Amino acid sequence: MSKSDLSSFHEALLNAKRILAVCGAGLSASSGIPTFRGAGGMWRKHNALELATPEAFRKDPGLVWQFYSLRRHKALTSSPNAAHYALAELARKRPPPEFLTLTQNVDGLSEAAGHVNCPLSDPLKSIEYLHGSLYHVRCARVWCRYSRFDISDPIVPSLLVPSEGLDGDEASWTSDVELPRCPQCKTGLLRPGVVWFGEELDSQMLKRIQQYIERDPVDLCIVIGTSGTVYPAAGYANLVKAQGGKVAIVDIDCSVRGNADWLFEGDAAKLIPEMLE
Ligand code: BJW
Repeated sequence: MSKSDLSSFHEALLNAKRILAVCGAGLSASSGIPTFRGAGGMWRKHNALELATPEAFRKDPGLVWQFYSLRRHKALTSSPNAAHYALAELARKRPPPEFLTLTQNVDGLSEAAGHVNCPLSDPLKSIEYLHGSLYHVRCARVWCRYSRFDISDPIVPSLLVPSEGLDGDEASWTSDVELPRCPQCKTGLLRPGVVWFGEELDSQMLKRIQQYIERDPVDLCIVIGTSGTVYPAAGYANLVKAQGGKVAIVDIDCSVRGNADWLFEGDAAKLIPEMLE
């Protein structure tokens, strides 16, 4: 069997009683959302990964909000692609606990494709958002528990994305006076409800995922469009493998991959619908 043999993958999918998908930025690349590493990972002169940190927000909340304002604008004006829809369809055909998706993406495109959790099956989830959401904003002061769902674009007038985009000269947005403020404590700034480096992922969610993987073996793990460099997301395929499950990797660049059972190289938006049909 070759590592890109679609028919053996289809057979494994058909026979799998529990399936896990682990998704990253490559899933949304065809929707026009830039990835973090590689060519898409620079925004102006800044490395996107250096802005996705609590330190960057403390140092220059204006710059970080400007970056996230652009990301929110891009995501809100983008559409899900065929891979988001195919995963949503599989979630409908194989309800929890048969199929669980872990997404690192914060763009909301899976939800827009109809890949949502059924309120009736709680606590059994169909999709878990490892790194939060661009639209759940919360107070940056840890003692203030204020949060809200907010899809306004811009979130405040001073964060309006100029029609020519934000790739030009550094704007003078380094002061925090016009940034979104917490209406509850009235002193803190609001921040995007995403998980930055060094921050804890939601502990209840981590417990649910651990239980999902450990309670009954996962037969098949599909890793889609992620560089596999950020933990804990990067560790789940190995956990599945260690328990005897099979792993398929779908990525535009499969050159540096470990011991996956299948490697499907190409655009996820093209490959995932073929794989899940
Ligand atoms: C295509 C394509 C197409 C392109 N089709 N494919 C264990 C060991 C070592 C370190 C740690 C560890 N556990 C925790 C850590 C520390 C840290 C970590 O992992 N560091 C590593 C760098 C080593 N982890 C954390 O800090 C996490 N917190 C945590 O675990 O807390 C406890 C703890 C803390 C500290 C120490 C120990 C324990 C939190 C991680 C939060 C990550 N946050 C970000 C930002 C989110 C908000 C935002 O979006 O702005 O999440 S960083 C960024 O990376 C973002 C992404 O979700 C994440 C992963 O990136 P992803 O999705 O893989 O994107 P890319 O760009 O890297 O890859 C894209 C892929 O797609 C590529 O392969 C392309 O080829 C491909 N592609 N087009 C198919 N069309």
